[in-house]
Amino acid sequence: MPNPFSDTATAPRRPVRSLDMAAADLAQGAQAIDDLYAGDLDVIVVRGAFDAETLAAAGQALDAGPATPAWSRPNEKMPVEDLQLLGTDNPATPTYQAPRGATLEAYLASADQHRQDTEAVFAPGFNARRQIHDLLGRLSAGRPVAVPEAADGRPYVPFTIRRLVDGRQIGVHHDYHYGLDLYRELAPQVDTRTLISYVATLRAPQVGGELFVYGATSDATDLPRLPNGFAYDLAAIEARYDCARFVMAPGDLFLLASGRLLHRVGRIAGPQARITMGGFLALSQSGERVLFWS
Ligand SMILES: O=C(O)CCC(=O)C(=O)O
Repeated sequence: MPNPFSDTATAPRRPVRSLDMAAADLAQGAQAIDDLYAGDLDVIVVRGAFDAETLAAAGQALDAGPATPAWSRPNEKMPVEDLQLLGTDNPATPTYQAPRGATLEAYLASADQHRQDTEAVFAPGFNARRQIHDLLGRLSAGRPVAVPEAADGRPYVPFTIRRLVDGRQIGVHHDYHYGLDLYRELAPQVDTRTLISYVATLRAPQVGGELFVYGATSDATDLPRLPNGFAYDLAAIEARYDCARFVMAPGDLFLLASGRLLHRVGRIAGPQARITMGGFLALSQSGERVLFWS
């Protein structure tokens, strides 16, 4: 029986291209977003991008148990992927609750409703939205950075907080989401060559929670899939493509060309949750600004 992957055994693998730097060297990353767009880099890690103690304290409090704020659970139907979210009930991605994503209206309404939930988790004086804004600005080659607004003036969600507890993971996927309804106003305003994820760690689990990135691009027409034709075949992807693994600590940030490359988050084991804050960003269509949302 022919092996559909046999011809790839000797083909050169596309490497995952990454840069791992300390926040003190941030000047080296001034072109980060351009480098991610150009494909010169796929992942940029900034160690200590945010104050580690402040983020770790927020992460610890959020992990404390049921007394924490109301998490939304858009993937509850698929227990292993049951990501918990603060900041919206309707994230700007497909979910098991809404496989084609929410409508733009539902997304904006949920953003309005949950606007305070994410800021309230940090110590007074730490404005997470402002901190993200300023940090992204230092990676944007001097471009202004902004959260987009809908045509009716309502802002998008700047970031969400995500919690993965024992036994949960984020399965292999890419984030080229511009075709979803909730991108119908945003997609025409941005440079859709790719979409970039930004993720900062508040709490690291004892086991799992690493970011795995594969040299498999979302535009490839022959990505290995399971017989259901829907989910990717992780074992075949791991056999066929280069893989890079990134372990993050509180305060660390990564930027990933998630619209281009398949990636996943390893399954968490143990009592300590993985808690992050993050979202997406893109260059504006003219290339003059950077927009970020979640
Ligand atoms: O939580 C993470 O580290 C990655 C989230 C993710 O899959 C994404 O932003 O595309």
